[in-house]
Amino acid sequence: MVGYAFMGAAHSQGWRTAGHVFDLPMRPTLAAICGRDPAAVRAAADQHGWAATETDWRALIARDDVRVVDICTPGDSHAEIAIAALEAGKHVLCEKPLANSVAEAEAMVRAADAARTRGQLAMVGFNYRRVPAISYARKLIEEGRLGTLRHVRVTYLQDWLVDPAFPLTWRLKREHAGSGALGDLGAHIVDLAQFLTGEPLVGVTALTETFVKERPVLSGATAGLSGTGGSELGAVTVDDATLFTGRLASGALASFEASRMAAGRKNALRLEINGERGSLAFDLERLNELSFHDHTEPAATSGFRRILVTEPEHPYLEAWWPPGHALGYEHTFVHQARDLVEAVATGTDPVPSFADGLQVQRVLAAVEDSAAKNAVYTPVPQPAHSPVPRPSHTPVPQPSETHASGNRA
Ligand code: SOE
Repeated sequence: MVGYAFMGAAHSQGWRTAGHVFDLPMRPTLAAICGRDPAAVRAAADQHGWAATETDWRALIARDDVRVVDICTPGDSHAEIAIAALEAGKHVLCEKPLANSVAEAEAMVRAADAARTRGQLAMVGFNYRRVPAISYARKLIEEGRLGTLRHVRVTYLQDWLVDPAFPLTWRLKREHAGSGALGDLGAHIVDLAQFLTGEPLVGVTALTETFVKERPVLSGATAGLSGTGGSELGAVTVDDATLFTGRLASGALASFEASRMAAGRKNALRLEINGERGSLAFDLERLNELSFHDHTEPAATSGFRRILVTEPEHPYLEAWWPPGHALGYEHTFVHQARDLVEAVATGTDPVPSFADGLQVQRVLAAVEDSAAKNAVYTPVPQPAHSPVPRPSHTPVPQPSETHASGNRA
């Protein structure tokens, strides 16, 4: 692993746990963790259970006891480390967003494609795909339970930047983070919209804003999520919030909100998908639940019902507790580790791939392009070879008479 802050801790937990919960063909071991500060990375190794430490990622990827490199660093180092690790013969898991630019993401995809011919795999860490309720929502949509999709609404709201005294950490500097709420939170909701619908976004219209334009400069401390700055102020060079609408390949419409200024919202990723035959709704702050409305049911008894996604037939649940014993945020990283180990053991392509990460990067770039033109509609370039999937138009049973209300008959 390279990096040992929030994502390093979350991923370490996933690697430690996966082989002890799921019946895996091989059990991951935590061979070495890398960080620039010798004392800090030693402490991280002790805390998170890593057998060895490195202070130079180049030494880490050269180790013979390392088969998978897990990149948990800020986005400005993803491309360099991932490409070098792939060229060194390793499998790679890279945190989201894949990169800080489309050009970097394209170079990573080229390196992953070349490495694939050598049997090496590459995956990007959009962990929310592995919330059981999200995976189950994808299954319901694939089964046609919503019919033709019409409208996707996804928001991801946090509030850790509301206080102007929050210091100028790496996430607030374009050269390290690539963008602000857009790449940090927006990447997740773009990936989820595309994953759940099975369709790419083909164009967007966007607004972004930086509300607090200067923040206290951190003096020497590590640029983490916490810490306090001094009296000197530095410029914030990324967005605090972004709003955008989009069109999916089938013509369905989508709306997105990503903000780190939504006072009172802690990790509020919410989505709703509306189709011809029904709708799904999800809230990450209630992540064991999925709301489902079947519009083909008689109106008198239809409506959103809460599915508690804790049954053994639900995705990933076979390995956990009896029904009703809820899972948490950290389990998404155990599922991510499990799926990558299974892919390595069977030589199958893990998802999301670096190509999926590149598509997200293209959407983020189109959002910034549109916002720079004050919300002019901006197409998202699609690779020529991948025909845009168009869902088959599932015949829709006519809603029962009880659905028609007098004033809409
Ligand atoms: C931002 O605060 C953040 O840590 C994201 O970077 C993560 O991807 C998300 O899972 C939690 O919130």
